[in-house]
Amino acid sequence: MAAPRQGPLGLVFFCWILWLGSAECSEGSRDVRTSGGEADPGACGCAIDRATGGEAIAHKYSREANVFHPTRSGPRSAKSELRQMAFIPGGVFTMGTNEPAIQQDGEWPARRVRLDPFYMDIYEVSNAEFENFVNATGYLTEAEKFGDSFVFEGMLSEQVKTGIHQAVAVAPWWLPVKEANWKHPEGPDSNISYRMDHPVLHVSWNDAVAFCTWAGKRLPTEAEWEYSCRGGLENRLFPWGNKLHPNGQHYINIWQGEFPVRNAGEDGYKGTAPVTAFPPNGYGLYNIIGNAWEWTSDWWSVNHSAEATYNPKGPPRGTQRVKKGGSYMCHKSYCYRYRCAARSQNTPESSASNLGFRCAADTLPDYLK
Ligand SMILES: *[C@@H]1O[C@H](CO)[C@@H](O)[C@H](O)[C@H]1NC(C)=O
Ligand SMILES: *[C@@H]1O[C@H](CO)[C@@H](O)[C@H](O)[C@H]1NC(C)=O
Ligand SMILES: *[C@@H]1O[C@H](CO)[C@@H](O)[C@H](O)[C@H]1NC(C)=O
Ligand SMILES: [Ca+2]
Ligand SMILES: [Ca+2]
Repeated sequence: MAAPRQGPLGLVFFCWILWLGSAECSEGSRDVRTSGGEADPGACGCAIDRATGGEAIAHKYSREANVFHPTRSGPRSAKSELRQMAFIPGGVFTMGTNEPAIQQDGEWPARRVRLDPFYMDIYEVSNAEFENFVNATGYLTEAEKFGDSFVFEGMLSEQVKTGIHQAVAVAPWWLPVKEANWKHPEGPDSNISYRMDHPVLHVSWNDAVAFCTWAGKRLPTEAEWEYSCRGGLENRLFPWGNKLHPNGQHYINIWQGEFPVRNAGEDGYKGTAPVTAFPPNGYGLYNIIGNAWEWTSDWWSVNHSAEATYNPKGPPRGTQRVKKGGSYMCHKSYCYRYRCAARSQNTPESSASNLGFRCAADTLPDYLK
C-alpha cells in the first residue's frame, strides 16, 4: 500500500491528463491513499432542523420547461441517451451556507456567485458510458494501474475479506481490495454486467478528467456543480427543498439504518442505483446528490471570502480536489454530505473508491446537437 506506485511513464501520463484539464502538474504524494472520506466522527449534522415553508417536490420543479432544455436529437439508443446534457442558465446564486453542518469542510460563508450559462450531464457517467470510452481509447484507470482500491467491507464476499488485514484507522469499514476497479467494484469476484446503467465507481480525478476530455467536455467547477445541484432554488438543503423525504418518498440513494452495521436499503438500493433512478431536480439532473460521489475541477480549500465572485474556479493550486454530493453510503450520523452546500476532499487525487462523476461543458458537443 505505502510503496510509491508512480513510474516515470505514469507520471508523464498524469501530467498529460492534468495538462488536458488545464491544471498545474504537481507531484502530489500519491502513495498515501485514504478512504472515500465518508466517515467523520463529530461531523454529525443531526441538530439541523430547518423550516420547511414553501416546500414543494421535485416533479413539480422538473416541469419548469423554461429552465430545462433537453438536448436536440434524432432517435437515440439507450446508451447515447445517457450522454444528454441539460442547459444550465447563467445567473447569481448563493454558494455555501452560513449554517454549516460540518465545520471543518469549509461549507461557509454563504456568498453570492455569478456564473455564465453552461451545460451539465443529466446523469452520473454510467458503467456503459465508461466502457464505451475505454473501448474507444484503451484507457487504463489508476485503480487498475495501482492494482487495488478501497471498498466498503459490507459489500465484500467472505473470500475477498479473508485476504485483507489492513484497514483505515479512522474508517475501519474501508478495506483496500486487490484488483478492485471500475469493472470489479467489489473485487475480482464481482462484475458490472448486471449494472451497466449504474454510475461508474473507482474513478480517480485524473480518470474523470480523461473521460470528460474525450467526450469533448470538462469537469464542472465546484460553483457550477453546486449551482446545478440547487436546481434554481435558493437556500435549500437538497436539490428539491429542505425535507429529506418529501411526501414520505425517497428522492436519493443514501444509507438507511445504523451506519456502518445495518444497510436497510429502504430507498430500494443497498449499493448504487441506476443513474436514471429517482426524480430529477429543477434543471433535470438525476442523482446529483447521493448514489456516487462526484468530482469537481477545483482544488480543495476551506478558506472562502464572503465577497461576491464571478465564475470562481477555486484556489490556483492545492493538493486535493473537491468532491460533492455524498454517496449511497452516506448516513446523517457520519456523512451528512448529501446537501448541495456540502463538500469533501480526497487524499490525493488518485483515490477512487466510491467516486464517480459527471461532466460539464461550455457549449454542447457536436454529437449531442
Ligand atoms: C466494449 O467492447 C466489448 C468487447 O468488444 C463489447 O462486448 C462491449 O459491448 C463494448 N461496450 C460498449 C459499451 O460498447
Ligand atoms: C456477474 O455477477 C453476478 C452477480 O454476482 C453473477 O450472477 C454473474 O454470473 C456474474 N457474471 C459474470 C460474467 O461473471
Ligand atoms: C484566507 O483568504 C484571505 C483572503 O483571500 C487571506 O487574506 C488569508 O490569509 C487566508 N487565510 C488562510 C488561512 O489561508
Ligand atoms: Ca440506499
Ligand atoms: Ca451523485
